[in-house]
Amino acid sequence: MIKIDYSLMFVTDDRIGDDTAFFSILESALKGGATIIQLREKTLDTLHFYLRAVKAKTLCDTYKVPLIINDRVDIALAVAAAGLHIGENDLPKEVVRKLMGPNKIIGSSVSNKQQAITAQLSDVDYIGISPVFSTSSKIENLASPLGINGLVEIRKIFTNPIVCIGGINKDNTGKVMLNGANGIAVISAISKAESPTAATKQLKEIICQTGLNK
Ligand code: TZP
Ligand code: MG
Repeated sequence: MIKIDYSLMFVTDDRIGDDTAFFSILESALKGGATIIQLREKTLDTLHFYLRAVKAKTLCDTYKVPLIINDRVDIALAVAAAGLHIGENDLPKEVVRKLMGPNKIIGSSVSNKQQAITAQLSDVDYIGISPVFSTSSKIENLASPLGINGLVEIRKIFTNPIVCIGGINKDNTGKVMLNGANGIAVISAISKAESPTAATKQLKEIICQTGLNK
């Protein structure tokens, strides 16, 4: 299996706008050097989610960047995505592994130490720890921020890659990378930037300086 670069994950958000705005921002992130994309659609109907996934997969293939689908095993399989990201209320990890097969990436959200222990004992390829900081992106049922201390504690528990999400921006990226993260996952730091490509490049630059190529 090819080695995945988790260092800069752009997570899409259906509030980004219509399809035109959505694909424009997605391509800007890819141009700027996003290393992995997570398609996260909480409000679209199935057909619309699928159609976005088909087009996102083509774009990601062009840039040779893996595409991860949030929540929906059926859509991940339908578009031959590289993997699936699941949370606590999605299908159980072992069921997802069975459905996705041994060669796909499975990522899981983790919001506390107990969930990190469960993830460590499961067959997941990476975890997204969340939220690390408070976020202005409106997310339902968000746990309290883990902070750098939470990252450090979870790093002691979980051995596969850790991606930090929630309020990550250019000012705190260096800090999480220097404290054990393998990467960052962002919505607004890229999608709300005046130039999403420039913002992505800037994050990538910080990661390169601080990530020590993990
Ligand atoms: N999961 C936990 S926080 C979050 C998700 C999807 C939102 C991250 O958005 P932002 O804008 O990068 O803080
Ligand atoms: Mg989910």
